[in-house]
Amino acid sequence: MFDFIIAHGDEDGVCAAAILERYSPGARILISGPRELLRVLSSIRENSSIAIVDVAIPFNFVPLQKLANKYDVYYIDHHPLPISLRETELGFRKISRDLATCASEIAYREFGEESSSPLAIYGAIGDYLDDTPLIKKLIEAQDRRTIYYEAAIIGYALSEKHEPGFSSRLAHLLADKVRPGYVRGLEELASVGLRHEYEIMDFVKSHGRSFKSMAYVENPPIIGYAGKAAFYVMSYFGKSVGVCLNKKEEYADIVLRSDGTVDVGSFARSVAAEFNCDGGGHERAASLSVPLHSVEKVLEALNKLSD
Ligand SMILES: [Mn+2]
Repeated sequence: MFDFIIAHGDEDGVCAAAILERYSPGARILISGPRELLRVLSSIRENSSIAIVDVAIPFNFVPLQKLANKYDVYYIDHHPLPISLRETELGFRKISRDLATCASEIAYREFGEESSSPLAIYGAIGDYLDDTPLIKKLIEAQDRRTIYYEAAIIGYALSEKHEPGFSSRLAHLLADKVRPGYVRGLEELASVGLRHEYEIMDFVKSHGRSFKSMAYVENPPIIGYAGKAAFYVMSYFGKSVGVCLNKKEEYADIVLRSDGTVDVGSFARSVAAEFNCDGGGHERAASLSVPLHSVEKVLEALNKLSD
């Protein structure tokens, strides 16, 4: 049983958290990304039993390692580790990692009751990992239109309202067996999200630029859609890699999507190691946060990589 569940705030994280809360009724759900993990973990009383799910290990992992032994942590995840870190060095009591599935699928396999199968499916669809043998089998027992519609409204609502409080409330409602269609306001939020996505599609057509084998778009007008912008700019210009750049005061957030021919996750991890900054992800979806003065260099390297 877990006292706390620390989960990512996206669809996979929310659904994995809901599966784990069903296993540990009364556990508190805290939402965190890799960057906030240290702060969130250190806010918890020592010796607590904690599940960390769908949260990648940050590039600067040493403070986390030092904190880990003060808690009883079960780490459930599907993100590659930072370069130079081995799983056994994490300091967590138990680890279930599988890079080929989503975190919700791992949580379902380890802790899920049978009735949690829709949650595993939603999480898998959210992370585009719905073609694994187990998820395919679970989908067979469902009406496909219904399960994909439910997954879509959860996913769009979370893109539209990416607030930790919203993610944790939604996880709690799903754990409580409230069906997505009964979550008040969810469909309305999702339809706003869908229209925002259409705006992003149009924006990348007029503002995107294409290079040799990479397409690029900067500062899309709506926040929360950087991944979609990177995907649509890649697909619109027919390139192998799509980039969405968001410049902030000192740093730029770079979100990457790939058609599968270039491993943007390993690119992000090596850039993170080189520039001592946050970065990581999967083969087809990754992100980076680099100092403003290094942006050009990183984009150049990326353009060469996708030759
Ligand atoms: Mn995930």
